[in-house]
Amino acid sequence: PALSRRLPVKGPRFNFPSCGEELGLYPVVDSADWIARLLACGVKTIQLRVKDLQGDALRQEVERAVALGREFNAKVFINDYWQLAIELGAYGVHLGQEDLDIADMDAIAKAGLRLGVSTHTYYEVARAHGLRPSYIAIGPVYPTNSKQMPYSPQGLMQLRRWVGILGGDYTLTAIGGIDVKRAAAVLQTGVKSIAMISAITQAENPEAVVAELMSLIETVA
Ligand code: TZP
Ligand code: MG
Repeated sequence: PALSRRLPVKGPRFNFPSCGEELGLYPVVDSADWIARLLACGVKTIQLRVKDLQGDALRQEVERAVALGREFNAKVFINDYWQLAIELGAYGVHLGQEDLDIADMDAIAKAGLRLGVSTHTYYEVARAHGLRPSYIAIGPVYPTNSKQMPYSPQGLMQLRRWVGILGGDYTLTAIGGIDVKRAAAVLQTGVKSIAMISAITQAENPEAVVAELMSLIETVA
């Protein structure tokens, strides 16, 4: 049975909009330049994850990311900066567990932005389910060097379990240590979207990696 019947949620209903179809290849990048470069390759979902800008520089980066999303008809999610995302009319917001403590869910939902939530453990998935976000990110699947990570990798078996439990109710994406070589095995768990940082941003030829991953996801997922 659907998760919603087994795990009913009490409390506020935020009604975050759906993301529509599956998210597919989901690069997570730290600049609008990267967004421009990857949307030009046909990427349709992307996250701006800026950790080192403030003030006007930050605002300009988010503004440009949102504009690029419109120009390329792509889903651009803004990590962390939900207020700027609302103000600038982003497609969606991506929040980690610490952000959930402080972000105004009601304001995000009322502004019509999608919400994606990071989860690393059973508890965090349960907490995310309480919000009924537009998508849930599950990770890390493998060890990762891109984020300080107090959690052990969940592995393919656990990812497969999450797909079974959540897949009927939520759009999912898998993240953490995924590269071209591992992507096929990840997709075999049934997850339809893969999020990645280093496999794309540190690739010698990011365009080639993106093309390979997009065609793999299209054929397998
Ligand atoms: N959340 C869970 S793992 C991760 C984030 C942001 C980092 C993913 O980066 P990479 O380089 O694809 O392992
Ligand atoms: Mg965060």
